[in-house]
Amino acid sequence: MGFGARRVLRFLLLVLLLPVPGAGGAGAAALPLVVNTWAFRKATETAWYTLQSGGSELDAVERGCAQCEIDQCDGSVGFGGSPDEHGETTLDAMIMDGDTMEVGAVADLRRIKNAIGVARKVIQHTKHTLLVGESASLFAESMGFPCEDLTTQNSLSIYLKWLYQSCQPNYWKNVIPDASKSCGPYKQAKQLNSEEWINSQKRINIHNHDTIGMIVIGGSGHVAVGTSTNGAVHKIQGRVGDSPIAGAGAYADSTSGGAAATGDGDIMMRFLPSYQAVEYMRTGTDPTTACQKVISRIQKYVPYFFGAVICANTTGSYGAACNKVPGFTQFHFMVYSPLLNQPSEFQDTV
Ligand code: SD4
Repeated sequence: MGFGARRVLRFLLLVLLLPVPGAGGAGAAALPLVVNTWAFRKATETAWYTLQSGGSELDAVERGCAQCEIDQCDGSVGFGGSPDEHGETTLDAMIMDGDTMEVGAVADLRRIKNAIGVARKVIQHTKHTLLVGESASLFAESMGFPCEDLTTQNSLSIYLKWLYQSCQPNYWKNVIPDASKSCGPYKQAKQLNSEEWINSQKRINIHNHDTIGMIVIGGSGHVAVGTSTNGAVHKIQGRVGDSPIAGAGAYADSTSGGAAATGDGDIMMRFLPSYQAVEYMRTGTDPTTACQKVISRIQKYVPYFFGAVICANTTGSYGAACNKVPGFTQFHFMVYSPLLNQPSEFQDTV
């Protein structure tokens, strides 16, 4: 076979192997690989170029997620989004190294914009895993991060509108006054009446948040993952979601793969879906099926939860799955690999 024919053959092979962006949930395997939740294209691009310019997998995760913090992706990442019950934006973030199994995380971080940057400093400059609240902010300041107000016109108007609507919706249950009708302060009620119980089962606005979760796998199979979010809108002060919890929001193990979750963290963190997906992949389950299995497990207990998971293994295969509920029937995620010449948007298949 001549050189020309071989080139044509190679081209045809590549075309056959290429996933069709937007159409399928699983793509052909190649490394290095960047996969992230939602259509956060600039984050994917930033992570990819960090790798291409010689940065490590952790650098790529950090800069990719930080890009979303700067861009305030969907209002759900970074400053000025998801005001809590007192109108304040607080941030959760995590980064994990699948070679060393080190994790750095911050939760309920206040007045610091670059949450994933602070999470990385937890790995680099402490022997801890997770720092929270005001103390995490003090740590961040000691590491040189500027202290800034995270409130914006937008977060303020979300908050004021919520106050005006008698603090509806909110996350309280079994309290007086009736939280489904009025604002607090609340005290615990002696008994839960059946109407209140039904109301307490309804989760806030099914699709109110879009965390960035990112998996980066280097050419040699080094897996790193990260998350960054401003959590759940109107959350009770002190609430921490799944994103900064290893195994819940994300998990990395270079002997298997990486996974990251997005959605209703209050529900999802009870199931450690990212850890479980990585364990499924360790036993040879393909990434799409691993994602589907962890979603189905949660769904058995909470049929209408809002959530999705992305998964990738160390050969560079990837996939995703979400819980299909009215108003959320397709989950979009981004991929960049040598087989794609740009950050490409995919959607889960099943
Ligand atoms: C949380 N899981 O704090 C995050 C929010 C999220 O898509 O992922 N939204 O519950």
